[in-house]
Amino acid sequence: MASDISNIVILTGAGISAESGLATFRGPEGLWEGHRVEDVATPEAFSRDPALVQRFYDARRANLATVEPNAAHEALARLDAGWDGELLIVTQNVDDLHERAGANRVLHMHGELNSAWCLECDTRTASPAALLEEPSCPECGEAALRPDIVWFGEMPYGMDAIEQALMDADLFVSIGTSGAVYPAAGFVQTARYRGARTLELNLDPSQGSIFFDESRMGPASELVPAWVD
Ligand code: BJW
Repeated sequence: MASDISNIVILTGAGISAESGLATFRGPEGLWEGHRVEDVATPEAFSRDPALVQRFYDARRANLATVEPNAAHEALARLDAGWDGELLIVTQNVDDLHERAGANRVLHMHGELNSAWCLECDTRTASPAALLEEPSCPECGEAALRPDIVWFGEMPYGMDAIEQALMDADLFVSIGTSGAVYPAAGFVQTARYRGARTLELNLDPSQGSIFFDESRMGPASELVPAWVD
């Protein structure tokens, strides 16, 4: 790492968890595990057919329990543990693989699979059971739990902290994301405008590839350890 770098922001997306066995979102047919995005990842879809949406996330949560962090998550955890300057891993992922690898400075801007949100009393419950069968809030008892996931049209979490970190960043690194979804897709431009060096590590060039000073193409499990170590 260059000696003039002190503050690092790392943006991760579904590609970093692909080699752990979690599917990415945008396949050749634009389908998410057999579902259309608008049927499962919008507040309107949840109002229309809550059981379908709860089933979709219950299945994802169960699948998450069967996979492990890979070499890319582990490399970022090593970097986090050893980096004396500011560092923030902003993940779009709703899995917990960064944390299970040992990273501490993680912000889940699109929510977390292992969290449920009560629409009645606003409480967050960690590690919910299957929400389809047990949608009652342990705090207020109302059947008003929804997945604690940021759906299309909703405000991502932690935007103030993210904006501040981007303002202060000397280096912005994007890993395993297609750059198709805003506001995350715009972070590279904010960081670059503020003078940060920008690096992309991805299997294919992302939609915002032209905004990066450097792009390295390949699997995250190889590129990330090579960059970190
Ligand atoms: C590998 C690999 C390997 C594979 N190694 N790499 C028109 C214009 C602009 C914006 C909008 C617009 N219309 C609507 C909007 C806003 C909308 C949006 O961006 N829509 C776009 C579709 C256009 N955004 C929103 O609604 C957001 N909220 C919002 O904007 O609020 C207003 C606001 C905010 C802030 C300031 C001011 C106003 C909310 C977005 C919520 C996204 N939620 C989802 C679902 C979450 C949960 C879930 O079900 O899991 O989040 S959508 C989905 O996409 C998920 C992801 O986090 C997100 C990004 O996907 P990601 O991670 O990039 O995955 P893929 O599959 O797309 O790409 C994987 C990449 O990995 C690929 O490039 C592969 O090559 C690579 N790869 N294997 C390395 N082994």
